[in-house]
Amino acid sequence: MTDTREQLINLLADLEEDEVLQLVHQRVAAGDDPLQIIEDCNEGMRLVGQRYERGDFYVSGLIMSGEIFREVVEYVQPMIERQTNGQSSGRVLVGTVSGDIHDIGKNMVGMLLACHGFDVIDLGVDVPPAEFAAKAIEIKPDIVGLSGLITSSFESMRATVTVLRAEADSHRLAFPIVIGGGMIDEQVCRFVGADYWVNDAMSGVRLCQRLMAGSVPT
Ligand code: B12
Repeated sequence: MTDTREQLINLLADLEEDEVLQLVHQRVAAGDDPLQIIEDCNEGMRLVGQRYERGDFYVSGLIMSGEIFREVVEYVQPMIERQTNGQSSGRVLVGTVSGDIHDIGKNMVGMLLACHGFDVIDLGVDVPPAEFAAKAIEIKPDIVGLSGLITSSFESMRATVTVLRAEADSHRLAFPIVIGGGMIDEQVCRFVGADYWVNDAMSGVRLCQRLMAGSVPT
């Protein structure tokens, strides 16, 4: 890995906002791939998560890292859009399910998807099943992504999947449902009745790309 890549990962993990932005500007000016810059920042965010788990950071550290990530995305996204000629990779409807207000992870996934050319429609947090369904009928997404971080979200996800499928059936729509969040695993996915699960943002992006390419069974 090059020096500047490692430097960016570590600066983000140290929450050095000004230095991160300065280095991002420098790398862009030097002609670095903006997507690589985003992936390096994502790696820095992963380190922030590990530091939080070890007790080195408080919740404020996680929130701060999300803010730095957002600033980087805001700066490089127009360049990425120019690279892809504004062509959409697909439409993804995302939101945090009813009763849950955690949104740092969902926002990251949304930003990463947008950086990879997806149109992202974000319903926010604490989204009731009926709101997910109504939006899905309105915009006909290619993929629906549900986020949930607390145990009680599993029940909300299950209710959301049930309503989404019923409404999709009656409107002759079909879209895979992906669930994500720190505590999500295969067992939760089965309980919820979703099609796929992930617990990190980049795997979510890769999964959506594979789904759009038709290279995973739907
Ligand atoms: C930050 C935080 C908060 C912040 C949230 C701020 C915000 N704007 O989001 C605040 C302080 C508000 C908060 C509140 C609460 N929290 Co809280 N919180 C956390 C904490 C520390 C970090 C979560 C986080 O943001 N992680 C960083 C992000 C980047 O990771 P992530 O969310 O997992 O997302 C990644 C992947 O999962 C994936 N992903 C996520 N969503 C999706 C969706 C899709 C579609 C895809 C593809 C991928 C994907 O991509 C992301 C990036 O890789 C966790 C502990 C933990 N270690 O997770 C507790 C935690 C989730 N909270 C917890 C609890 C209990 C609460 C409260 C109930 C506390 C209280 N008593 O009031 C309230 C919840 C209120 C509610 N109704 O939702 C518990 C849940 C326990 C449980 N079993 O239910 C946890 C696990 C802490 C703990 N160990 O007890 N919390």
